[in-house]
Amino acid sequence: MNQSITEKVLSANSICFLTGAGVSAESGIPTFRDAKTGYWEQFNPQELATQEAFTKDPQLVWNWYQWRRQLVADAKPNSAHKVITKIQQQLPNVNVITQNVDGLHQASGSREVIEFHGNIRNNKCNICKYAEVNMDNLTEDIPECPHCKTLLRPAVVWFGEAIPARASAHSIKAVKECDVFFSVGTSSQVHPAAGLAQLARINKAMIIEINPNATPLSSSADYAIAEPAGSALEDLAADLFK
Ligand code: BV8
Ligand code: ZN
Repeated sequence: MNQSITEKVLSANSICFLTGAGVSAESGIPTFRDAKTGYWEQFNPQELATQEAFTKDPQLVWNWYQWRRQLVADAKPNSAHKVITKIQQQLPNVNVITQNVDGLHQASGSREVIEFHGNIRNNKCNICKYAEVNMDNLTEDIPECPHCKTLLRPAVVWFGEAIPARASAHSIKAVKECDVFFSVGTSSQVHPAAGLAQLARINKAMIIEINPNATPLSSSADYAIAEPAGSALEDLAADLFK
């Protein structure tokens, strides 16, 4: 890994990771844009991941989430998750913000993970505060809220929905105080998540992108490492903890 990155990371007072679907790709979960394999190839995730789609055809949207939940249930954290956990354990003030809804950062031992777009493992009610874990119900039956008798929906942030207030506030605080901002495995196209890198830049953080493909962030990042997350982060860990 580039020496200036290693030195900057070791001397940082605060480090922030923003991760996207590319970090879970190596655990066998297709990225958000690729989550169209097989039957789901005919649908656009950006249209399915909306309240409108769920209202229009709850069973279709529910089945898509149940298919993705099965992938999540079978998935294990990969080396990218594990290195981020090790960095959080070994270095001071390391915050992990994820756009992923699969819970794999927590499964690998990362703490206080900020779930910017919620979590696919749970359901919630649109009307009251009721929420429940869904992972042991991968059937086509859509559960109802026990209080409101309306259909429950996956506890994720859909397009057109606001980021949960706590996740948003904690993310902005973490980004504002960090000296190093890693953007790992995200296409940097969905806002407001994609805006976090610009906020880090305004606060003079070193911006390091890890993504085999170029994104809208690549040209303005201090370092754009065009490698898969697993191997790039393993290289970084080898230099940090040698
Ligand atoms: C909001 C949870 C306002 C759900 C997700 C018109 C109408 C309404 C809104 C908008 C609009 N136009 C624009 C908007 C804003 C919209 C937006 O940004 N749209 C985009 C498409 C232009 N944003 C929103 O709607 C947000 N809300 O604006 O609300 C508001 C405000 C106040 C009050 C009310 C409303 C909400 C956005 C959240 C949507 N939910 N996920 C679910 O999962 O089902 S987004 C979802 O897609 C992901 O969470 C992620 O954030 C996003 C992109 O996915 P990525 O993680 O980046 O994955 P992607 O597949 O794109 O890329 C993977 C990358 O990995 C690639 O670059 C690839 O090269 C790389 N990769 C692959 N392998 C590897 C790798 N990298 C490293 N290693 C590897 N091995
Ligand atoms: Zn309810």
